[in-house]
Amino acid sequence: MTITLSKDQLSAIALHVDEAQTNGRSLTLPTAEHEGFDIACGYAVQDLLRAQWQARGRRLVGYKAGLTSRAKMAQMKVDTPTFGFITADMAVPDGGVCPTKLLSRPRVEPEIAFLMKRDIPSRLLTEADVMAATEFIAPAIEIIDSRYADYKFDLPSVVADNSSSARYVIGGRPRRPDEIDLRTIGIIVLQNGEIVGEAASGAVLGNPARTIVMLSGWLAERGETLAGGSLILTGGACEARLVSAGDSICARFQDMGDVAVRFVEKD
Ligand code: OOG
Ligand code: MG
Repeated sequence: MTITLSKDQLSAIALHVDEAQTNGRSLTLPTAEHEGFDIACGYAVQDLLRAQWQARGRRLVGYKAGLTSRAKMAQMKVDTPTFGFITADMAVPDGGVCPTKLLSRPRVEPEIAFLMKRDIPSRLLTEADVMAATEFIAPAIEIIDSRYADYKFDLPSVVADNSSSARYVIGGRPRRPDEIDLRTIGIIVLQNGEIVGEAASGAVLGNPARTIVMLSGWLAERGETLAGGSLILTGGACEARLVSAGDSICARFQDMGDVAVRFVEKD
């Protein structure tokens, strides 16, 4: 794909995204401001953001996929999955607190997370390939945060915003890949004790392992590979839920335990 914007334009956008993500500020859609801003531009901005963060010592731990379930695609009115990166400092401990002060408009979504056991030099083609390369699978809550007003965005813009990545919580009872059927895990989301979301793990591409097949293909096209120890969030299984300071969230995964987080304004 050829990139239509100049290097300087892409760098300026990446600095804006960085500032908004770091300080919990809003962004205007790059597609509204720059004619020709397409998905390739979105990933170019995301790559610049990643390089900026790594230069500041933030450690890349893996990837997230977004918009992998029908529920999420319908909620966001976008019909193609996207990828983003996640860093070590985005992690919130299971049962811990997440300050909202530096977030714009946080939402939570239950996800299945994978930890890869070894470097994967070639493309993973099947779900069985994925399972063979997986150390464990764990319940997760992704805390997304679109820097765009009301989560109204298009595909190139959300990609530039690192697919709304903000924080994540990994917890519950991690399982070995041969211990569970990833198509049929029931998931319930509780907000302050009230059920606000329900799904089966198969809502994500029929089997969340498919996300890793897609991710592996995307990385291969970019000339990158999946490193051993990579953590991957496979995408929200049901609609994301808006949260604010004072909320307690618990995602309950059948046979995999609970993962929980509480929101406070600041530490
Ligand atoms: C985009 C990110 C989507 C998911 O799991 O579907 C995502 C958004 O909804 O803001 O993380
Ligand atoms: Mg997500």
